[in-house]
Amino acid sequence: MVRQEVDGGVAVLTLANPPVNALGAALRAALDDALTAAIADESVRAIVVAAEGKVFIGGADIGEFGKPQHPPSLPDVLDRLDASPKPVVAAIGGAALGGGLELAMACHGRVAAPSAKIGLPEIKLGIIPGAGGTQRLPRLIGPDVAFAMMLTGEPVSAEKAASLGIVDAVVLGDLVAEARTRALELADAGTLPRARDRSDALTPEARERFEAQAAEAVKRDPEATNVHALARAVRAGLEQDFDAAVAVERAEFRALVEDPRSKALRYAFFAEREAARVPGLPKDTPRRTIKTAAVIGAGTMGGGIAMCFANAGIPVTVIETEEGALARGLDRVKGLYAGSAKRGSITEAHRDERIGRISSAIGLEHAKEADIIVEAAFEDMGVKREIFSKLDSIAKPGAILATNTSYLDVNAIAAMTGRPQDVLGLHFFSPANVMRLVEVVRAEKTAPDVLATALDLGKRLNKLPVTVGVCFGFVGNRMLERRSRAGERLLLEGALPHEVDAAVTGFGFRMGPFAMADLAGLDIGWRSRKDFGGRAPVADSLAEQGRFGQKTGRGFYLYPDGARTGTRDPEVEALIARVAAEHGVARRSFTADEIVARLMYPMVNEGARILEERIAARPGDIDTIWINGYNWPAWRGGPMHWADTVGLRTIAEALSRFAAETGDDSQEPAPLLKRLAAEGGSFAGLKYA
Ligand code: 3H9
Repeated sequence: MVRQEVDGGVAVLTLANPPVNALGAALRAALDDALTAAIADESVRAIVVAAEGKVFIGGADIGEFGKPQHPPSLPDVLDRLDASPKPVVAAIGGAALGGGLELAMACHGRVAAPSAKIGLPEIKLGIIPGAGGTQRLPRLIGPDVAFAMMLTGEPVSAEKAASLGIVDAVVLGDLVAEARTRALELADAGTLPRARDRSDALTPEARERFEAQAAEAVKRDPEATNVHALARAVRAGLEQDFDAAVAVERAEFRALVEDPRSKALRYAFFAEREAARVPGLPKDTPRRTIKTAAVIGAGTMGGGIAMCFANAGIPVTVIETEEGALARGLDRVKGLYAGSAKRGSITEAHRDERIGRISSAIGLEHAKEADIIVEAAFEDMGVKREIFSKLDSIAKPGAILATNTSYLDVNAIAAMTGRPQDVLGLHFFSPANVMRLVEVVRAEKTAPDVLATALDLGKRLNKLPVTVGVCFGFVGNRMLERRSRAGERLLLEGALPHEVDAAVTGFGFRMGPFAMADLAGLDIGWRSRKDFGGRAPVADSLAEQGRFGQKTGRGFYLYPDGARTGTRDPEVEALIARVAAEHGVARRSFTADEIVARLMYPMVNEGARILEERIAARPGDIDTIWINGYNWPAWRGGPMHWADTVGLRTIAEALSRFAAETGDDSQEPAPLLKRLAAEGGSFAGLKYA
C-alpha cells in the first residue's frame, strides 16, 4: 500500500490505495511502518510523501467512521510525521482533501501540482477536521481565512493555496523531484518548519475577524452542530496551546461522528456514489461515441440543456419550429452566459467559447448529424409522438434519442420509432444548467449501451445521473405529487398555507410547498391537472381567479409591489374555508409535527411502492434524487433514510390512521412498508441483487 524507494539520501513513500488513497486502517499502518523504517534508515536524510493516481489523498476513510477504530489513528500517524527528526515534504499531485490536507500540513514542506485541489470538506459530512486541521490551517493562513475555508468546505486551487501559504510552491515540472530537492534543502539547513510552531498568522485583527465570522455563521445556521464545534475548535487554538487545542478538536470530532446529521450526510455521500452503479449493467458495457448533440426546443429547458452540452465542450444545435422562439431562446442563453461572466464565475473567453459551441436551426432535419438528440419540446404526448416518429427517419443510425419529459410514458414515445432500443428519458431539472440531478429513464427496450452511454454523458455534463424506470412522474415527481395532494388535504382540514410552509421550512427545506407553488406558477399544476386528471380544489379555485402566484402578484399569498416573499391573504383563507365546507370537511388545527407527518409519510409510502415496482433500484437512489432535485435537507439523508430514523412502524400506523381519517385508501401503507414495519425492519436493511 505504501511503496518505499530510497535514492540519494531521500526516501520517497508513495501511497497506493485506489481509488482515492483514503486513509483507512491498512494505509495508516503501512504509512506508519514506512515512516518508522525511513527514520531508522541511516542512509535516509529526508523523506517525501507522494501518492499514486489522480487524487493525492481523498481524506480519512469515511466508511470507517462510527465503527471500531483500528490503530494507528490518523492523529497518531500525523504526530509521528510532525515529530520526525528528518524533514518530510508532501508532493501533492492531485486533490488533498480532509485528512489528506491534514497529513500534508503535518509535513515540514508542501509542494503541489498545478491541478491539485486543496481543502477541508469535513463540514459537508456534518463533522469538522479531526486530525489537527482546525489547528494547523489557522496557524498557516490565519484563523479568519482558515475558518472561512473550513466553513464552506470548498477546496481551493493549487495556485490559491500557494498564495494563501498553505503550500510552499506550485510545481510545473516533476513534482516528486522538486519535493526531493526541497526535502534535502531542509535537511542541509537543519530546519524542520512545523505548522504547530507558527503563531505569526494569529494576529489580533485576524482573531477579531474570525470571531465576527463565527458569530455570523452560528446565527445563520443555529441548528448546525458542526458549525458551532468548528468555531469552538478554532477558538481553542487561539486560547490554548497546540496540544490542548488539538484535544478539543478531537473531542468535538468524536462527538460529531455520532451525530444523526453527520450519519445522514455520510449515508448521502455513499448513496450518491452507489447510484452510479446500475444493477444488471456491467461496468464493461460498451459505450457509444458522443461528439455532437442536438436539442429540440429553445424554451427554458431546451436552452438550459444546450448550455450543459456547451459547458462540457460538446457542440450542440438548438432546433426550433420558428425563428421568433429560436431567437428568444438564444437570447436567454446568451443573457445567462453574460451574467456568469459579469459575476466572474466564468471568464469572457469561456463565455464566448461556450456560446460559440451552440448553433441553431429551424427544422428537425438539422438533427441528422447529432450523436445524441434531446427533445425538450412542449410536455404533450401528441407533440412528442410526432417529433419521435420524424426523428426516426432523420437521426443517423446509432444516435441516442432522449426525451426530457417530466411525466410521460417513455415506452410509448420509444414505440413511435423503429429503434426503441436507442430511446430513453433524460429528465433534467430546472434550471437545467444549474441543477445537478438528471433522472435517466430506462425504458422497456432501452439497450444497455445506450443507458451506459447516457450515464457517462451525465457525468461529462457535470451532472448526477440516477437511473429510474418508466411510470408517471418517475421517482421525484411521482413522490412530489403525493406531497402536493396531502398539502391540499391539509388546507381543507384546517391548516393554513403559512402554517404548512413554516412546518416544511422548519423541517429543513428552503421553501414550503405553497410558497414554491406561487413561485413556479399555479397555472402549471392547474393545466397539468386538466390534461392528466387529478384534483386540487384550493389551488384550482385560485388559478381560476387568475391568481397564478408571484407573477400575478397573488396566489396562495399576496405579493404587493412585486414583493418576493408573500404575505397572508384573508381572502385565500376564507376561500379555503368555503371549499372545505363544500367538501364537507371538518376543520381543526395542526401542529408542525402533524403537518410534517401528513406531508412526508405519504411520500415515503410512494417511495416504498417505487421500490416494489423496481422503478428505483434502491432506497439510496430515491434519497439521492430528493436531496439533489427537490432540496430535501441533506442532513436528513433523504425521505427513505429519514423514514428509517422515524421508524417504519410509526409511519405505517400513522398512514393507516390517515387513510381512515381522510377516507383515502391510497394512504394505506404499501405492502413493502407494511411488511418491514411488521418485521421491525428498515429500508436500509433491504437486500438487493
Ligand atoms: C476526513 O478526512 C476526516 C479527518 O479530518 C479526520 C479523521 C480522523 N473515504 O467521488 P468519487 C470513494 S473526512 C472513503 O466517485 P471522484 C467513493 O465512495 C473525509 N471512500 O471519485 C467512491 O467509491 P466507489 C474528507 C471514499 O474522482 C470512490 O472513492 N474528505 C472517500 O469523482 C471514488 O469517489 C472528503 O470529504 C473517502 N474519503 O472524486 C472527500 N472519498 O467507487 C470525499 C472517495 O466504491 N471525496 N471515496 O463508489 C470526494 O470528494 C471525492 O471522492 C474526490 C474524488 C474529489 C476525492
